[in-house]
Order: sequence, then structure tokens, then C-alpha cells
Amino acid sequence: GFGERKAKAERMFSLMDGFLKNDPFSLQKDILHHVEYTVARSRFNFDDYEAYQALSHSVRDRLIERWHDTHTYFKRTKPKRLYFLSLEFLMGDAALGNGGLARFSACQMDSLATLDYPAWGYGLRYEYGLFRQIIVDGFQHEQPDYWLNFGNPWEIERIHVTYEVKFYGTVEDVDRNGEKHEVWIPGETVEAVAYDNPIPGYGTRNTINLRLWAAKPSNHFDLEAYNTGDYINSIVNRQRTESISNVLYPDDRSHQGKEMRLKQQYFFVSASLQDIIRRFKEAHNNFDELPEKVALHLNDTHPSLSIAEIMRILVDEEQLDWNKAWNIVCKIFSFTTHTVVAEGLEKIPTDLLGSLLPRHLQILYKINSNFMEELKKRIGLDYNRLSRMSIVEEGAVKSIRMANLSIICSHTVNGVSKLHSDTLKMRTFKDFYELWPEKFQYTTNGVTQRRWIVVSNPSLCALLSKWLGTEAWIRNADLLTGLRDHVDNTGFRHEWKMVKRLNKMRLAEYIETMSGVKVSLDAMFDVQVKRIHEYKRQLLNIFGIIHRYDCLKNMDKNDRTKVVPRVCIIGGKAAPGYEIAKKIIKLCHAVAEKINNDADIGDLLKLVFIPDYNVSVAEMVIPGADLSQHLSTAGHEASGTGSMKFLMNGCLLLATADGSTVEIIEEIGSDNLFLFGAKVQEVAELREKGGALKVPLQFARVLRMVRDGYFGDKDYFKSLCDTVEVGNDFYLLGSDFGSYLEAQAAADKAFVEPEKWTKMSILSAAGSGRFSSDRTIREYAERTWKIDPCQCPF
Ligand code: F55
Repeated sequence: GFGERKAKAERMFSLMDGFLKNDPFSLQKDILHHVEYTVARSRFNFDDYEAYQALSHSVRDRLIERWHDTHTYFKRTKPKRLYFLSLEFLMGDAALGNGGLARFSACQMDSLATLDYPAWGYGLRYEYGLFRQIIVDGFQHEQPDYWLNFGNPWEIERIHVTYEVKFYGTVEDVDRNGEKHEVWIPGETVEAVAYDNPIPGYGTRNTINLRLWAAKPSNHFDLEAYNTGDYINSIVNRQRTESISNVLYPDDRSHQGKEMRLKQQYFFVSASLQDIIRRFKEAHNNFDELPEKVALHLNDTHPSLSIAEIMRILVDEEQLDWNKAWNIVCKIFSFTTHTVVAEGLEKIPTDLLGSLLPRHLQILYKINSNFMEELKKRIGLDYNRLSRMSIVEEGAVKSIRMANLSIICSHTVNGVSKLHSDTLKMRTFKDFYELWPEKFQYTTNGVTQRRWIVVSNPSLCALLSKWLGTEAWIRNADLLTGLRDHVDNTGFRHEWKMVKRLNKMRLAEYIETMSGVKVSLDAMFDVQVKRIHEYKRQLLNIFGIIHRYDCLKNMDKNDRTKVVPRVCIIGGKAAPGYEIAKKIIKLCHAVAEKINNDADIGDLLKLVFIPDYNVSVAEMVIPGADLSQHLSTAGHEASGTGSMKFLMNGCLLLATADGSTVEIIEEIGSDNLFLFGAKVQEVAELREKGGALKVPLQFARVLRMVRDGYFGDKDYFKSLCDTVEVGNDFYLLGSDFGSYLEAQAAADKAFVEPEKWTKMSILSAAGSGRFSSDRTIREYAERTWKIDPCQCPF
């Protein structure tokens, strides 16, 4: 009867509602359960770390439940899925990436989950993440980040989700129904094991997956060694195959011509595509529908071997006709490039590729010769242009141009800011833009307010919700514009200042423990944190600090009372092989040593280098900054995402008109930030002038001080000084110095008027909504991937 049906419906509902409850009591019970049975400590005797482990396992259980529900629902409703392929993800605890590109991937995963998109992330489970930076005597040293030492509760090992990945070997002809076909007879087999990392959305039960692959020896492989009787060597070889996923390359420019790096790329691509194709074949019996059901996104060129691999799978294994396969493949890929300059683009020597992946090299040649034929029909016999657009670079080292391959095969090529995209169209990929203007798009980067406000700045989070009258901004950052309505309210501004002061206190404590330097909370906290690069011009910042110090030393005691005290904070890692970047770090320490120990200067100026800048450190530093610096020579920063995090936290920007700063200006107005330096068009002109550049006297004076050994280590700093000498100053530090000092003076002037400063700070945060990765992801989903939200209803 009815009662029975109702009871059954209630039982069903409680199942669909999830097994695990989220009330405090259920959670406590679960934590104790995990203390006893997972951590295996007595529930009467466990330490803080074990408590953390038990807590994370309790959270993990809840994530797994939501993960299952989400994927069951995706499977049932069969939406078009996005597969986001990236060799780097900088999640936080796990530092499986270098810098902006990797952190941007992490922010995008958060937004994909929160906006209910049916997406998967794929990556590599490096055992050693990005090195830890320690500073010894002012020099950077790298220490291994063996992050799995204490186990990782946030991953789920899938011992049954494994695929064989093959390398080396030869290509042989086989006969297939009277036709000659080429197939690959590989020489080495490695197994890829899946580790799933649930990514929960905010304000939705949807929980998507980041699947990371680890290499383990294949038993297949052992058999051969066993047959030849070489047992000991077979064990040694096992270790060697495991090493594929051992370590992340710490270079954020390029890893050209390294065999292990190429192996990592293919290992990643092969495992991911086998997984994706398997999932597709579970629901389809041919490949016609692939473009309607699958979007593959190439996060830079690093995963672009996917193109050759999917052609190999479709043609060699699934026996599709080449043209049919090519037509399908050209409809599924999209590509985002994070590089500006052509020299930064990835190239793989054909020798290397041919020995590791002989069949793939053939496929790439075939893709290229077809493309060249088509291109000749379109543009005629313009051999210079043909050779520029070729996938194959004929030169001293014959190589494959991964960017050309990616552009040719993708339906969309994305830049990461408007300016970047213009450079791609007018310069870097001009030839391709003229051929296929419709392929070129741009989607300005963004960052997730869930991590960069809610998690890292709880007091600001509470303040925003209070004054906006809602927490809805956490899922809809556009609502932050509502802050503009309160900018003239003194009560609001007072609370805003209090929040900043609290965060400065937190940061000051951290600085004192890390470096022993006591800083004044009344000083302006001025921060530059990012990877160390010549183009990011940390050296310009240090030269500015030296200039400030020099001015203070030569100043009348009376005038000193009018000076705005500053705490200059610099942080960032240098790629281990990047000598000039390492010298910049050393110079920063040498200058800090001098200034911080000058009793005559006191609180008027401090310089601290924050070691081991990473996501956790950023969460501490960014909320506590008054001013942040983004100094790249115009035209060199593809987008920049650090600036967006500072903006959200009410930190004022001092920046060049580069990357996404151009869009930030559109949003907050040029009155609310300190802009300086040559514009993109001027940079080109200035470079042509070369030696005839106007360099202010102050710049020459500062350079002289460093050269003369004012900060010690005269010989060591010589090569660094040479990089900015007149005639050699590629990044134009000298010619931008005057305008940089003016912007700094404007910042000082604004800071002495706290009400004015606070208004600028509020208007910065109020205009940051456009730089939420939610907006980025929505644009990609609608314009590039053509995927729809798919919210799990239970
Ligand atoms: C890592 C490995 C290689 Cl081989 C090449 C580059 C990198 C890398 O880390 N690049 C990177 O971080 N690029 C940055 O991407 C950001 C996100 O789009 C941009 O904001 C930033 O401008 C760009 O430099």
C-alpha cells in the first residue's frame, strides 16, 4: 500500500542523500573511527598530526561519496565531456608544477567543479614536486620535495586502472586485407597507474576528478629478462622505468631536448588517451560521435603529442581511414599557449623523437606533408612562409615544432590576455593567423576567489559578506562591484583598514620568524612575489630599493620625518640552471643585509626575501600586502595571475601595461593603480635605438654602487650588472627607471592619505570580479569547448 511505498521512497531518498552525515557528531565519530582503524592509534592516545590524518580521511570519505554520485550521474546523462590535459598542477599541498601555468590549471579545476561542468583533469603524479628553496648565505639551494613521505590522504590509488605505455622499437609493414599498413613494434613497456584526486565544487555536490598517472614496472617487461636469465638486471631495469614519473622539471621556460622529459610527456599522453578512449567506447560503437562527446584541451604544447597518439590509435589500432580520422581529430582539440616569444616555444629534435616514438614521428611527417600540400594550394609557392609554418624545422638540429602542430590540429588557439593574443596574431603566429583568423581567440586568465579570498583571507571574506549582505559572491564574483556603493562610508572603510592591519600582523610575524627582521605595521608593505626572471625585472625593484636607501642616506634628518616607511618583500624561485636569476636572489640578500643592519635607517626601509615562495606562502603574503609590483617589460608577460590575487585582496598594483594588467586598468580605472614604463609599441622602438637610450643618472649611480662592491661580492655581481648596461639592456631597466621612480613616488604620496588609499584599495577589490577563473571557465566552456553544466541532482 501507500505506507509501504512511502517507506521505500524514504529509504531510497536516504540512500541518495548520501551515507555520511555532516553534522558535528557524525564527523567526530568518523574521526575517532579513522584514528583507531586507519591511522591505527588508540582513540585515547594520538597526536596532532594523527588527528589531522584522521580528519582528512573523514573528509576524504565524503569526497569519495560525492565523486561517485557525480560520475554515476555523468555516465547516465552522457554529456559532452572536457578533458583538461596539463603536465603541471599547482594545487597547494602538492607542488606538481612550476609557476603561473600550473597554478592557473589548479584554479580552473576549482571553477570547473563549482560550475558543474563535466570535466576531468589529467596530469602526472610526480614523486618529487617543485624543489624547496633554502637560502644559505644569500644563495639559493634546491632541496628535494619528496612530498609523499607521510602519505597523501587526498588521493585514491586505483590499482586496477592501469595501462601499458610503450616506447622505442621499430615500425614494420603489415598486410591488412591486401593493403600495406605500418605498425609499431615497441621495445619497452611501462605501466601507468591512476591516482584520483577529487576536486569538490563550492556550493554544489559535484565533485570532479583530477587523475594523475604514476609509472610502475610492467610484469610484461620482466618476462623477457627472466627468459634471458638476467634476474638482477631485470630488477635494476624496473627501477629505471619507475623513474619516469619521479621528478617535475623545475624550469619554467623550456626543457628542450631532454629524453626523460619527452618520456614523461608521452607516458602522460598515452595513459590519458587510453583512458579517454576506453570510456568513450563503453558508450559508443564507432568514433563518429567523438567530437560531440569529447573536448580535449592542450594546456600549452606539453601534451601535444596527443595529436600524433590519437591518430595512431584511430588509424593503426582502430583501423580508421587516415582522412576520416584526421577530420575527427581536428574537431576535438583546443589549445592555450602561455608563451609570448617564439624562442620560448617547444621543439623536439627528430632524432630523439624517432628513437623513442618511431611511429609517431612518421605520423607527424604525414600530418605535415598533407598540411604543406594544402597550404601550397592556399598560398602558392612562398617557400619562406611555407618553411616558417612547417611542423618540421630544418636546421642544425632538425626538430618538430610543437606549437605549429598544435595550431594546425586545434579548432581554437587561445591567448591568455588581450595583449598576448594580439602579439600572437601580429607576431608569434602571424602566418597562421592570416591563414585561419577564426581559430584565434583569447580568454583572459582568472583566479579562484575560493582559495584567494575565502581560504587565505577569512577576515576579508567575512567583511565582504557582511557589507554585500550575501555570501553569493563566493560563487559569483561579479557581485564584488557592490562594494563601490560603500566606498564613501567611513564605517566600512574603518573595518576595511582593520582587516588589512590584521593580515599585516600575521605577515609581520611570519617575516620575523623566517628572517629575524622586525617590521613596523605602519610601514607600507610592498611585495613582489613570482618566479625569478630577467623579464619580470626583480632587478628593477632592487635597484629602486638601492636608490631609496641612497636618498635616505643623503637626506636631511628633518626631511626624513616626511618619508613613508617601507617594508619591501621579495620572494620567488630561480630555475636551478638559471645563473642570472640566482644572482638576482643573492643581490637581494646582499642589499637587505646592508639596509636592515643600518641603525641610521631603522624602520624607514627594510628589505626581506621570503624563502621558498609557494602556494601556502602566497596565502600568507598576499592578504598582508599594501602594494604589489608587476614589473615585466611590456610585451613579455603573457597574462600574469599574481596581480589578480592581490587585486582581490585590496592590494594596490604598481605595474607596467603588460599582459592582463591592461584589462585590470579597464576594470578599475587608471586612477586606482600606479602605472609606469614603456608601452608595448614603445618597447620595439626603444630596442631599435639600442645604445642611444636615455638612461637617468640615478640608474647609472645605482649600477655603479653594485659594480663598485658597495654590497660586497663585486666580481660575482659583474655579469649581472652587464645585463643592464647601456647597449645591452634588453629588458629596458635603464630606460624605464625614471618612470618607475615616479610611480613609486605616487604610491608614497597616496599612502600618506589613508582615506584615499583605502578607497583605492576598496575599488581594486570591487573591480576584481572579472578576474575570477569562474568567468574564464564559463568563456572557455561556451566558446571553445562547447560543454554544458551537468549538475548531479542528488
Ligand atoms: C613550465 C614548463 C615549460 Cl616547458 C614552459 C613553461 C612553464 C611555465 O610554468 N609557464 C608559465 O607559468 N607561464 C605563465 O602562465 C601563466 C598562466 O597563463 C601566465 O599568467 C604567465 O604570464 C605565464 O608566464
